[in-house]
Amino acid sequence: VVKVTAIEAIPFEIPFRRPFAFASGTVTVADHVLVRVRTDEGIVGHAEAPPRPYTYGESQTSIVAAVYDWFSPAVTGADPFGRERISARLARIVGNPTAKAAVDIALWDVIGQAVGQPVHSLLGGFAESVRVTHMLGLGSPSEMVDEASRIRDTYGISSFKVKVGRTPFAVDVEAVRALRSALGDDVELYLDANRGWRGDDALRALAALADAGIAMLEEPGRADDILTRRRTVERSLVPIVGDESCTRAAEVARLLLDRSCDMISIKTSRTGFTDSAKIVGLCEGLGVGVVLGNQIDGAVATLAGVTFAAAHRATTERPAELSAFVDIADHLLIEPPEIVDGRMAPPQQPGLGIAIDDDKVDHYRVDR
Ligand code: MUC
Ligand code: MG
Repeated sequence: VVKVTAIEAIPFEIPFRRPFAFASGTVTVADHVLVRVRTDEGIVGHAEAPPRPYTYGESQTSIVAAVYDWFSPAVTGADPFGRERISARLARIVGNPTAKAAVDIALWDVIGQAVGQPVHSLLGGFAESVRVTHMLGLGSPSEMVDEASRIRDTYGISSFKVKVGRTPFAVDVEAVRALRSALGDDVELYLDANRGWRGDDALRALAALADAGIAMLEEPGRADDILTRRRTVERSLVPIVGDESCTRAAEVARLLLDRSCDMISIKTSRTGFTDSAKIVGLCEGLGVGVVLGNQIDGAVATLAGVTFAAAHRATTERPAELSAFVDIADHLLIEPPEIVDGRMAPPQQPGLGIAIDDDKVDHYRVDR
């Protein structure tokens, strides 16, 4: 049996090409954490944790501390194949979803390498590639149109998640209209308000966009405004997607049973592979659609995302959010993930195919 000997957490910083803005925050630098699981057989597993304080209350520093203080001691000596046992040990500490997810994913990388199989095959091996959708940050209508056109022309991407959630909502309506008229009817557009709108603004914005062909709306407003949220779900003709309001399987169940969303965003960067697979099963059982979401993942986390997306039928039914890394100026890999004709293929190498460029880690790490 392979045994975990240590888990390292390496904080690094890579600038964004341009700031990425959304209703609950703005990122200008990928201040993420590279998590590295070492084993007695010499196999090394990797994953990337992108802290999102405004969503989970984690920071780069807190993720590093959570790994060294809690999760490395909890997992050292464990057999990486004992995923349920390891999950139970991680779950003794509440919160810290991004740190836990990275530990889980790095352990799957070890498992794949130990059995000589790509993890997408171990998880389900459904598709050879997945369609990619791109997140468009907040900007003026012309900035958003220029960015979408550039992404479409460069990567062949024809689905966009448009950030909205500004006040007054007319600013967003104008941007979405501009995108629709510039990109034409063949492009898919859906919206993410990141909890920004208030009261019935979401319903009003959707009414103003009734002829704009909007596929879905994520996190319309404050999730804690329970009755408002239910009214939005009840009255909207567009499916409402739960993202940061339901980041664990139990919350997903609660919101769906409450009729507080119609679909679920699954992010491997917050529920790893082990718990993300449970959410896929829960949603399938309830006949609820899922979206493979993105936590503004860097290139390493993107390899995890595409692995999970390609492994399951449910996550291939819609385009997966796998292109956020193109806004980051560099990456820690020898080769970055590739998007061709709007699609991305999961790595075929054993494990997650994460080939780290050690010189880049030395260059971008901020702990020495
Ligand atoms: C999204 O879907 O909300 C923004 C913040 C975060 O945690 O993820 C992104 C995208
Ligand atoms: Mg979202």
